[in-house]
Amino acid sequence: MFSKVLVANRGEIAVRVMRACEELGVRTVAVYSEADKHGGHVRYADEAYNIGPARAADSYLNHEAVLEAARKAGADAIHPGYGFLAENAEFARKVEESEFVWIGPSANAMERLGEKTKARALMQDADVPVVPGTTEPAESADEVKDVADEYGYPVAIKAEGGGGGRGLKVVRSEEEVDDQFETAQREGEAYFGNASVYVEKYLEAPRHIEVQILADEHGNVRHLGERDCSLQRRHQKVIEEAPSPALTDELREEIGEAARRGVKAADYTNAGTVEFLVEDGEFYFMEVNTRIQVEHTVSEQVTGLDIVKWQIRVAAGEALDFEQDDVEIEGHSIEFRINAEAPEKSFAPATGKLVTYDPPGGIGVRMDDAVRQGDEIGGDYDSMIAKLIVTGSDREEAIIRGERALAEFDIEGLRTVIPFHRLMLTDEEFRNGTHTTKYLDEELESERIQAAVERWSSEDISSDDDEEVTERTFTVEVNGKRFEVNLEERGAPAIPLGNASGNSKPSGPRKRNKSGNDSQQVIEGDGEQVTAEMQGTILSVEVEEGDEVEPGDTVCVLEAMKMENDVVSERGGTVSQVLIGEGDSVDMGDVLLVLE
Ligand code: MV4
Repeated sequence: MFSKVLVANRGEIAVRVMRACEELGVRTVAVYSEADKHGGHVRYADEAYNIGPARAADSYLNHEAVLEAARKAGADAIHPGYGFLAENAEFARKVEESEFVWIGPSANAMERLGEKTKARALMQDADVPVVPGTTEPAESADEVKDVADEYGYPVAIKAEGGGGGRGLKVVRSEEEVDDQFETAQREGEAYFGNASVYVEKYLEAPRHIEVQILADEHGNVRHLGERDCSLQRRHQKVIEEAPSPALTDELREEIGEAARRGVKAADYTNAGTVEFLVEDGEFYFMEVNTRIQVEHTVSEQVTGLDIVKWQIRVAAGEALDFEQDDVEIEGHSIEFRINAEAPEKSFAPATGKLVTYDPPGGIGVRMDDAVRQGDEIGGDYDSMIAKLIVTGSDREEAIIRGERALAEFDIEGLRTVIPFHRLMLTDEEFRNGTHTTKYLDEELESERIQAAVERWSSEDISSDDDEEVTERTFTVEVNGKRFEVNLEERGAPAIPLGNASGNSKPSGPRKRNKSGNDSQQVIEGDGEQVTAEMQGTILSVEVEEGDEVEPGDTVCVLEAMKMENDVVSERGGTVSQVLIGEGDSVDMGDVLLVLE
């Protein structure tokens, strides 16, 4: 076993990996950016190294800085977590060629599966069903038409370098093929530096089912059952669960074995996930994620296996000590991503101070997080601040436990998606387990989200002005019965803050502005120019010159940190200039369009 592991990541996943190290008796090394000097992963680690500025490209993505920290620390191995460098085959190769062990699949395996047509061909050869379509890049629009002639419209044109929600074009009729083919190539080039595209039959309302895999260096491959991640918003997973409520035991067995065959054929080692689309009782390979995933927790809960510990053990050369038949799925587990986002504002990222952070506990509740009360949540990285995982003997119990745990979860000072999760647990489609990947983007009415936020937000979310509101909660006893009384004071507080009845919740003064925190639309047009408030890539432009826009209209969609953010105009007017196009990179402060 290693004696020291460097975790090239931050936040909850860095802590998750360090916890596994701790149980294995391995010392831990954190790396951190300027923005994370007081981060939870830094607090947890045995030692920590500053690797640069807040911007991820200058710190967590800086190959040399990470390797240098590993050298200084005298680490034996590097665990990348998820995101950042986790699926970067070039970095994996650098680690393999260094004195450190890479805790993940080999760079070769990552490359074999990273290119989508290669992965499709490999899976097809291994007898894993793929979506009907091409296994070679399509060279012309005519090849798209050929696929459509064979399988019918709609068809999907996908970028070879794509993944997540990026680089997918749906073509519904022959007239659209030429245009969409060209757009797909152009976007592929702009986003991934690869204009190569391929074609698949498009499934209208599939479920997203993924199989957890563990493979050692001795040829053993096991699957740990599936997860259902169909509840997604703009390709961001929101709630994940295991097992899937949509599979029969027969399909479950087939899909698990298919995933095993596939990764075995790829000569894959370590942990991985094989993603499938499932529709009408058929399953189709989509892609392989060559990393530990955010939602690995639900598989751990229902199998009792520690996936991260096994990642470390197989990287150190150990063999998996259980057979496929030993893997039993017991009970049901659901993960809620606790994101700092305002659900009623298109899930715009929120920042602020965790004035209160009081997570739930008790039977069947697991919290994976790296924050604590008083932490400042900035906008430098993704918005997930914690994961709540609930487990019960069946789906029904897990749902009820989820309702209980979310109700216990007390966060103040920062907007989160907790009210949205509570809505989902009362939602008929979700409760029946009949939701597809289309559900959040195309079916759920936004009014229901608004109402859920009003009902369940711990903050006063009306934000028509910035009037200061001081809220105090007093505990009183009337005839021996305890009551809590909320007092709201508008304008300057008459009673000096900080001398009320102590700081313990629920009493104690809280000062905040009326909107609850300083969360805001990611982008807000200021005056006559709509500018970018963060660096990213333009995914789509929703307006043209001459269009009338109303305050609050979305003018374009900007992707930053893998999130799709609506760029909203603060004022109305006529669009006089559009300065950006699909695929453009923009910096913070860049003017996107001009209004008159
Ligand atoms: C598809 C599809 C339907 N048919 N491919 C979206 C992300 C990208 N990696 C693949 N995606 C899809 N590919 C075919 N042939 C539907 C989607 C899709 C989707 C997939 C999983 C989870 C959520 C989704 C939301 C929209 C579209």
